[in-house]
Amino acid sequence: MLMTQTMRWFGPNDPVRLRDIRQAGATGIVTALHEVPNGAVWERDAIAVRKAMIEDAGLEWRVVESLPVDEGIKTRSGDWDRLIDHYRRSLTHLAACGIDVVTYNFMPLLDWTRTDLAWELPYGARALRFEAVAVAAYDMFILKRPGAEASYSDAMRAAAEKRHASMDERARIALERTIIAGLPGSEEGFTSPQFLAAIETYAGIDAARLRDNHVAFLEAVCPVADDLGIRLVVHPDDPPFPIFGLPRVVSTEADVAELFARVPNASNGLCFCTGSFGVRADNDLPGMVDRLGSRIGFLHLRSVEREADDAFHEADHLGGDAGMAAVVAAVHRLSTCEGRSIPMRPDHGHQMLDDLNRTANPGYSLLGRMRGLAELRGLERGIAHGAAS
Ligand code: CS2
Ligand code: MN
Repeated sequence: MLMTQTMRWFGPNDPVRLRDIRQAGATGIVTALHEVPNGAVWERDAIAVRKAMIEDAGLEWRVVESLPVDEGIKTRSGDWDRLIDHYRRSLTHLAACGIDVVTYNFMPLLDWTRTDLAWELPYGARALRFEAVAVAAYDMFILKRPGAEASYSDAMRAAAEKRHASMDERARIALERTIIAGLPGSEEGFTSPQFLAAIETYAGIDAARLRDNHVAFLEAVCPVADDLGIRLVVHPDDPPFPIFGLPRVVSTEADVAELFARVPNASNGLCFCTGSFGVRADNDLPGMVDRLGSRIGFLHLRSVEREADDAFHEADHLGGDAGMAAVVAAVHRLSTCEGRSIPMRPDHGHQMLDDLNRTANPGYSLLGRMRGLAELRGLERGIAHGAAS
């Protein structure tokens, strides 16, 4: 059983068109009603219209990414009951339209975070990169978060001070935007004053409390998802460690194992993102596929190359530190054993070739993702052939 090949599409405003995605060889689309504000209900008609648009292009809306979890649910405050009711109604409407894999994340305030969106690789393509020292420089000297110093080691503080001093005003503004303005698919973006105020709403919420809030969310929505036949898959933290003093609790195998132990419902699943988990050398990616197996409902396949000082950049899909061949071999064993085709997407790609002169959502230009998809497709075919012969 081979994976179902999908690509992410950001809706009618995405400069990458559905027919481009079809030419890249994907059969499925991963998308969301990005125009619906966080916390509001996804109405059935709106879902049906978007679905028809995708089907008219000869593709299938295979996975929702993401049905956002409002901050009020993550902090368990304010309108929790109403927000949960909305989430359940959105799930009901999605199921009525035949969509049965729904991605979400439980990262406080920021979704995925990078510090450079156009880092030049030796052969001229551009990659997304994360540098902890740049985050520290922003945090302590631009955002000026109260108590920020306590988040960093002496060496990191010194390096961040030096980095900040080396930047001119334009570079500082660019860094601020890159970190907090919101990357594609992020549900919210901030200015620095807004971000400081938002961080305040997490006062008193440590990792244990955030975990409890995550469990409370799942306990409230999983029974409904079970009945609807929906698999709710959590996307891991990216990067998989706390930033800005905010806790992150979906970063390791132990984190997700605890989540499945505490909420055993069948609908409680995982979006296995190799690029996110793979930032940590202590996450054994193929082993996680073997052990988390049936919980995995969606695959994000990409690789990162770890650098010194908690930095990393997005590598070629088959390069870097992910060990993609072993991951795809593990996925092949899983899908063969369960007789299930798991949807996958090449999660991000380099900006390369003609795309260097085109605007697209960072990480989501077409050619780099098409290259990634082609390589992953070939890798899987090779593994399947080897296993069968
Ligand atoms: C990102 C995220 O790395 C990624 O997959 O594109 O925006 C991701 O889609 C969300 O965190 C999932 O909820
Ligand atoms: Mn991902």
